[in-house]
Amino acid sequence: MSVLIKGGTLVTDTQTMQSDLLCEEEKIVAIAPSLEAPSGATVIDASGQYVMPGGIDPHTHMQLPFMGTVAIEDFYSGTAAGLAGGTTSIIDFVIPEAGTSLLENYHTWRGWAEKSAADYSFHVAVTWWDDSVYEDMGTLVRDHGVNSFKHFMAYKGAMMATDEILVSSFERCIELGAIPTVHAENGDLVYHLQQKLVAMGITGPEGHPLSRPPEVEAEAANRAIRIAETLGAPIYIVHVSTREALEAITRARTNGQRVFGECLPGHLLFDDSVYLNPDWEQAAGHVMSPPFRPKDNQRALWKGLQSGNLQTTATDHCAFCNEQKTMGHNNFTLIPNGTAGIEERMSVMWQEGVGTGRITMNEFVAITSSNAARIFNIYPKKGCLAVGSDADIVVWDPEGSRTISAKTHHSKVDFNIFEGMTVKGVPSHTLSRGRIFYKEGELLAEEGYGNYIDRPPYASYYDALQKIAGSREPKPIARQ
Ligand code: DUC
Ligand code: ZN
Ligand code: ZN
Repeated sequence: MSVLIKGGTLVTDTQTMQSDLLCEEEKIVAIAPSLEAPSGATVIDASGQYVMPGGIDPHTHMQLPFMGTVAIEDFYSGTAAGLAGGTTSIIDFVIPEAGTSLLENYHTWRGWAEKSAADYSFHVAVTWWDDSVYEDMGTLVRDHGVNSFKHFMAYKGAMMATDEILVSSFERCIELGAIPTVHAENGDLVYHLQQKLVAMGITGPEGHPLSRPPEVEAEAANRAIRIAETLGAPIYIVHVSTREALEAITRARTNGQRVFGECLPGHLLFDDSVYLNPDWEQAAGHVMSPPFRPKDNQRALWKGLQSGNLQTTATDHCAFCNEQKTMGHNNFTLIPNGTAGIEERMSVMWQEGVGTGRITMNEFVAITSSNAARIFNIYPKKGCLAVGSDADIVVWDPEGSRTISAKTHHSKVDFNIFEGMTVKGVPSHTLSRGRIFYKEGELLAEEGYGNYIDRPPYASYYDALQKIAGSREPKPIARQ
């Protein structure tokens, strides 16, 4: 099957050029100013439109068992919604319950993800530690295409990683050429503040941001960065939401440390007044962690993206219906944490980033796709428009618009934090490995089409870090 995209402007993270682009057998096979359509090819007229790498969302939680319930979005509905919004790959999370095998959990999540409509990969969370975790991390890197491990510094009594776990796991990541990632919030402080607030009678959603103030994130981000610095590990901080955490990242990067930061459209747009909405459903619908922040933080995060100190945008897509949120009706600490956004990320970032002049189109491609591909070592297979790259492409109509609503979005969830927002800049076509799955408002997603994305370890980091650490004999990773 061939698809010729004709007459568009190709936009990558480094280039903008007028060109046609031909896809065959899942790959991009030609890029040139004027290409003839092979016989039988589907031709997309992209005149007046931009042709960009499909979005990569490096942070999603499809059907995550969490806080006594399960996120409503499954791997099919979530990736299909992503395709409708121009996102063609996700990196989700395997989150083993403490004491259970990383490898077995990985296989469980792989089974769930078989229904994906778009390509997917997994970070694996390290929620506890013993020799089997050490061994499983090696097996996951060597044999299963995992090159990143997640550490929740929050969620005490559930998946929280103590400093001891962080140290052991970061050290193991270095040995393996994998990158540690962290959810940076001090779980002990959160727990303490939650108990205190509930005892004071503050039980509504307004208690949520009070229990997780910016200092809680700043402390954890600084601690994780310093642990990584001491050991010589790279580190990726998910959903950076505060000026203080960004400052910690910026400081470390200025010192030459390999620290990467991710942010979410919600944190760029909304402030913590959402939790004061007298409509409980509205306020609870915004409960996610870290919470939306006081006003100044949004400006700081945009500056982080502009300066390159934040490199990626993700969604933390973790969708709970209104009914699930009512689990915390009398106690905000029991409201399942999570918001959706996989379908909206690209349009919201285009409108609020490119549309306002905050970022260029090339920076848009970098922060929605190419940087994630580079950091997680799948570039130029993904995140790139080049001959030989996977034909994961979004044809972007800068004049098209839509008004976001839970009534019309493709996600299963009945709430949308961007409800009522009209975005200018929408996909006209989304292609995953050369096939069109979204076409001018029509979603054509196919259950099970998505492939698992193997992510090899970072040989170059490994070598560099061995030099820094100096104490170990380099042990190259043999991939089978
Ligand atoms: N934050 C959320 O809001 N949901 C899932 C996990 C997380 O860290
Ligand atoms: Zn998180
Ligand atoms: Zn998350």
